Amino acid sequence: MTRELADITHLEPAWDLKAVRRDFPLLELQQDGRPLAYLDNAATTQKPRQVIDAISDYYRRDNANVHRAIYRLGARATEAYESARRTVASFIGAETDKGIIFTRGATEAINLVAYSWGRHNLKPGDEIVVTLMEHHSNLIPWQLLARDTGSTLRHIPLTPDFTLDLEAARKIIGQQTKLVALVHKSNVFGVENPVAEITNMARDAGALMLLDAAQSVPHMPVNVQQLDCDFLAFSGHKMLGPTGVGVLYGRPDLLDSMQPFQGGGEMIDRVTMESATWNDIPWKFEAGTPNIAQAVGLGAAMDYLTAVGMNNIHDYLGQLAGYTRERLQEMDFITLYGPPESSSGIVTFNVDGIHPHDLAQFLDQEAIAVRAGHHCAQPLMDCLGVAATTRASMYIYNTTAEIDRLIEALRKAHSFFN
Ligand code: C6P
Repeated sequence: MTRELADITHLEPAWDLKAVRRDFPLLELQQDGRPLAYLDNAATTQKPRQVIDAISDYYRRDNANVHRAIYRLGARATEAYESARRTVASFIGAETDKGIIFTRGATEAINLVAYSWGRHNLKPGDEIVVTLMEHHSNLIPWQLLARDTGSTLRHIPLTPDFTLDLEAARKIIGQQTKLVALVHKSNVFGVENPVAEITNMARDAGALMLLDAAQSVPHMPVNVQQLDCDFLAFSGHKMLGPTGVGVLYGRPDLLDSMQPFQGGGEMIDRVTMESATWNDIPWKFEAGTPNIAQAVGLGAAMDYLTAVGMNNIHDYLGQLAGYTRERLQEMDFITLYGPPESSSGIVTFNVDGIHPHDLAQFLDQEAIAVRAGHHCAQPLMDCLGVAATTRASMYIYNTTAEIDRLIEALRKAHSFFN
């Protein structure tokens, strides 16, 4: 395999990298006569034709509303939707598909918990604990919840090497803690947080545990039962699936005890002009016509990733990030951020004397797509002492040749701007 791939990578992915690349129509895109090196996968990944076809086939052959129609087409649509739910349950090791709620994305999944659990269970004196490396999606819903319930939001700080300060966490998580909401893998550093240690602290305190898994489910095997979490949130579009669909996993007994999120069709059992009773989980939390085609697309994305192998993906992205960090360290005008160990295909850096926005624009001229900005993690940027960084994030189709192009372009940018 190495010899066949030598022109695009010197790593040895466990899959046929060239064949995988051919599955992604967008990777054929030329920008100014060059193939686009797409290195913004933590923002969203590209989609293979298997996912595009699953969505388009659904609309061509099975489209109807779900859980309503008595005719056979409706039954096919319902089966396609519910089969996607079973695929998700098995992908994340959930004990039953009753704990899988389709949402618009990770953001909506976290807001659902803040609304349906938080607003009915928190009072002044109670505490919610997050960390300094949260994405805004796992921070703002808790700020709003604390404001509305009179509860208090606290956060676990970082050590000087930018890992979570577990000593501080032990002091912060206590009897008053009702929920710990933790980012599983940081979207800025790519590093995997010590979930087991923090979950033990939460359990000792009798608190619930929510994981923001938007960057972990796409990158590594995730099993909600092994993680022992109460809630887990992620988005489909960061793992080859379409936009507009994500998942909240919730422990079924907990979901059963929670209030609905939104009201409307589908989430009810019996309705009078004065009151209503609720449908069973998970449908109690899926008001209105759901994102059926998107759920079908997410199921196809999970099938694709399962065939590639989540352990293989984890290994390869770790190697690719390691190679990127190594190459960046060759240049004395680059500052790398985050803990030293590479992980998860995410590398964050700055180039001396160049604003990240200017750099990203320069790289775009070289047909390289990276993200520049605060990455929706402004408190973390404050902690790093910068307003913004540049982030290269890789996925299963990226190659070391693309990283080499990035390195060359960074050298060129440095001499151009300085
Ligand atoms: N991070 C990034 O470029 P949504 O927008 O709902 O699909 O995902 C929100 C989200 C939540 N948590 C983490 C850790 C995330 O990384 C994200 C999305 C993207 O880093 C877009 S800002």
